[in-house]
Amino acid sequence: MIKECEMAVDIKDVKQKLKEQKIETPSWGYADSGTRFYVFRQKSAAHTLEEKLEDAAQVHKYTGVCPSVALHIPWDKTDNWELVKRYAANLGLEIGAINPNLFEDDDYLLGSLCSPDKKVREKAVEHIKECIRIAEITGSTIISLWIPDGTNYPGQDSFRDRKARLEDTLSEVYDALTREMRVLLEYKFFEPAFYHTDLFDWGSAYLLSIKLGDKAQVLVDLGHHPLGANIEQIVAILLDEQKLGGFHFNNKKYADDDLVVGSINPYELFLIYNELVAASLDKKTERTARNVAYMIDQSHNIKNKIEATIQSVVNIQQAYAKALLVDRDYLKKVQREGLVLDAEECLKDAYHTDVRPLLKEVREEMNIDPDPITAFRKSGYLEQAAGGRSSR
Ligand code: RM4
Ligand code: MN
Ligand code: MN
Repeated sequence: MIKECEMAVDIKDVKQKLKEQKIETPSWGYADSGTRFYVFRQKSAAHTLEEKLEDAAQVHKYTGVCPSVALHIPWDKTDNWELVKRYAANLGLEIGAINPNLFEDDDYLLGSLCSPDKKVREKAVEHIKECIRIAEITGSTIISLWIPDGTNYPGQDSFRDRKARLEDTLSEVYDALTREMRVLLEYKFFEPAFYHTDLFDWGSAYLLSIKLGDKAQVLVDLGHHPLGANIEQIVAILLDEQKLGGFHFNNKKYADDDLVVGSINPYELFLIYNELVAASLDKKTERTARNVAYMIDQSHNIKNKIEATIQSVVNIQQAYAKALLVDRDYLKKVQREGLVLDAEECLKDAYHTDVRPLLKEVREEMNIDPDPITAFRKSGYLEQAAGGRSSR
């Protein structure tokens, strides 16, 4: 007989963990964005950094678990970071990861940190150092570094020379980090270059993070793998090696689609959380699991941006809640005994549990509305924003 295994967990503890998990939202998720083909502008979309922070504060207000906002430089560039920090604090927010931009400059035609031109490499390093200074002022501890470098055609450049350049430039960046900071290396196997990218997979990012040191870890963006990649396995291996630094949550069907996390493949998201929960209960991996930065990186092209962000947070919480319901002792037992079907069913029991009532209770205990999207819609915030914001 297959055992009902989700009853074996302590619900109080599950609720506590759901309240404690913080999810960072991206400033760029509140601004107009589109595809290569068109940008459908929204009247209520944020344009200024202040507006993006105000929108992020709404997400935090209705979810209770999103107190920090990731910034992208220069998209969010300003000349008074102290002021930004105070503005955020007044909204109940903190500034989160700083994301340098190494892909929007004519000089980066052949790459940034890997460019064959030394001057260009120096410029890229200087830009990241500027981001480190911004992080110092805003109190951020994470530099989230997506390395967009690559080549478009075979023979365009030497893989090994570029690897050496990257090790060189990144070690300069690494040395500029303060004691509290870490750099998260974000890999992606294609785009904007289409023949090769210099940081193409978790292995190349892992290798680099080992060479750099303890303050360098790997960032897993869920949209940055070839179709069919086993992301939960990558997560498990990186946790086991103390090198999982954080996530960029989103979901894909084909390429780097940046859709709402959990919208296309919620089972995959659950399996990723299953690894995170398992690692959080293991002495070897507990510390790494505790320090994982949960960040959203999405592009809300047709949904309302604040609503899409709230929906994403809810989807993440559902996956986490289900993973917390897995009966770990029973799973270990059937794994040891080679009971393949029972092990799989143990996961599926948890996955098929309707955790929505549980999450409603969690929200009520946090003094927030049990139904965040409806509550946000009722508030009239969007109508007000649409009326008061200048469209561009
Ligand atoms: C990339 C990657 C980065 C994000 C840019 C805009 O594909 O996901 O994290 O900063 O897009
Ligand atoms: Mn990303
Ligand atoms: Mn991406």
